[in-house]
Amino acid sequence: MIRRFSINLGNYSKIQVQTLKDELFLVNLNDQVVGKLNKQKAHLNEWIYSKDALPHRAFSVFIFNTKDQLLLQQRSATKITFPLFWTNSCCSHPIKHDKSEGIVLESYHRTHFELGLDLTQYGHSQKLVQKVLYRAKYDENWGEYELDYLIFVKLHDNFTSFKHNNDEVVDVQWIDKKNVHDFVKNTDKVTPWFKRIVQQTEFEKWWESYMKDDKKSFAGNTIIQ
Ligand code: DMA
Ligand code: MN
Repeated sequence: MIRRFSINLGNYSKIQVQTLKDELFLVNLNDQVVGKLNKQKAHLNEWIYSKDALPHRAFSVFIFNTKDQLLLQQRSATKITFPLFWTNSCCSHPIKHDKSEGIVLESYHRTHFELGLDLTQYGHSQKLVQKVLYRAKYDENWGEYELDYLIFVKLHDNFTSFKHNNDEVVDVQWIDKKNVHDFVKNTDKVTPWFKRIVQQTEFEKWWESYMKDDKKSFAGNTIIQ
């Protein structure tokens, strides 16, 4: 039997639907690339919860300012998965590069696209901190199954302001470390990956060590299953 993994896309934003043709990197549970898969199929529960399912590569950028605050974004209402959910500074998938340096480059490009913030100019001491594996449903059709590279980056103090892209982001806010747990617990819509990172990893410790430039405290390539 041929499985079609089809869905009616007529009600979604054209801009977002266009991106569903992107070819993402499919990986095994050791983060080795085993092929490519289009963004649409990669995010359908029919695939994600099938017996042959494998995760795709993703990145999550965490931007910190000189006041030791983390930048959060609220996803636009037109995102196909998790619209209007609050999440970390910027998330997407590498398309061109499968090595970590290239993935960081793509994450900078995406941050510029979503937030209007140029990390090649204002960012420094960027670090691939960990990789997190997770699977989650959004609704009956859509979900996520990702191996997510967590990239931390600091802003220089010459950074002033930025203007986000309304197709991607409706709102932003800066949050202090002491408030991040309560935020995730008490906010109605928070993405499952950001929730998992805050509640089920040593995120606050990583944040603290990263801001102190404590390089030894990072496992770097560890995959958190
Ligand atoms: C996907 O983010 C990446 C993670 C870590 C969930 P996304 O849905 O914002 O992707 P895109 O912005 O490319 O649509
Ligand atoms: Mn994804």
